[in-house]
Amino acid sequence: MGQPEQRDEAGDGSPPLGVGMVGYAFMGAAHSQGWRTVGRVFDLPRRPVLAAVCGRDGAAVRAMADRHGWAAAETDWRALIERDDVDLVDICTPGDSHAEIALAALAAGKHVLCEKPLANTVEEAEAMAGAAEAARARGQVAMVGFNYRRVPAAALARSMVAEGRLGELRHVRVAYLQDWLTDPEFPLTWRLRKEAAGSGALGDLGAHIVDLAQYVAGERLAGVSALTETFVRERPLPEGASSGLSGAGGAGRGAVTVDDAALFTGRFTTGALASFEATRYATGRKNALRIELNGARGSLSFDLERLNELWYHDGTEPDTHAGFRRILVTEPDHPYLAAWWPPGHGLGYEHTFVHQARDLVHAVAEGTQPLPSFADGLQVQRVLAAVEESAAKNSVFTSVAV
Ligand code: SOE
Repeated sequence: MGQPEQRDEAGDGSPPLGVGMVGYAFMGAAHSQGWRTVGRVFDLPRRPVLAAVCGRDGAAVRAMADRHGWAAAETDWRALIERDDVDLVDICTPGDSHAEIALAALAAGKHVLCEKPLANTVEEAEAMAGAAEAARARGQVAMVGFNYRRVPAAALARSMVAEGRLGELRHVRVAYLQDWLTDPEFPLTWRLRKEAAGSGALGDLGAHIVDLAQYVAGERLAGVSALTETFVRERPLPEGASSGLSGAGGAGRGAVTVDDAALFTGRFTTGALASFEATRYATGRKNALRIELNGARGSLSFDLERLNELWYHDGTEPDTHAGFRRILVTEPDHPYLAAWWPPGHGLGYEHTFVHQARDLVHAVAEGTQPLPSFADGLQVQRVLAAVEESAAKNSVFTSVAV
């Protein structure tokens, strides 16, 4: 199957790129913002069109479509994939359906964006990466939604590391801290069931920090030693409508089958040492993704809760006035920022989805491989599997499969 024909309905020389999105909860809303805004902010070679959104509850998905500007609503994802006005399928469902939808979309000749983590198992991720590679030869592209790569400060950090401003890396210290599970009466939503989510804090938050650490460091993990824990092993079954992150508990109770927290150390292929912490029990921490890198010549530090700032210590400066200084990442020369507001008028969480859409549209139009690729998503999945294997063996150092 070839790449879908490019229509130029607007007649303005920038053919539309029909987007069909499966899933319409938190991530669906975030991606909608990205697709809706991107063409208004960035000059694009193709113009994203919000063609159709899909979900099982017809009334709810119709309401979501109206709110976010999707032209049509579907209740069957196979019908969405078959639509002629859908060129790209954006998967925002829980992990248990990523593989099936992505494989079908690639087979139907569509481009694919898939939320993280790529899949629930290494086997699924392998099949997806294989299918994406085969589709690449047919002119299709596939990308994983590790959106934090698109925080301008994170992209700047990566380029500063690549330029050698930190020298040889010694330490990469990463944590992703949330607290939405501290209440033991929080209901047993899909995010707490292994068959739906694959894993808990590990796949949800750990996947982000593994990807971000490797992206910024420009290196991959060779192996890990891990501990995981499930602090609250039984929770009330959800009653009524519940998203993964909210809802009320009813009378019955069920077993939590995923980790609540994962803690692991790792060794990069270059020899740098890393530590990772992913938890939903860091009371008072809402979305604190922190990364610090220490190299022979300097250090960088970033916190998602202050995402317009990157802290840099230049270790080559005299001790008398060296020290961490704040780079306010709002200059037009900073990644993505020329298209936005004047210096000092910062960006937020939702802009990462706009940037993600921008990069993907360029890759589709230019026929280049968007990053992170499905192969990158598979590699993260292998790190997660190594973490689980190590934790099951009481932290025995476990190599990441290549
Ligand atoms: C919940 O932990 C969550 O929504 C994650 O699923 C997202 O990937 C993260 O960006 C924010 O927190």
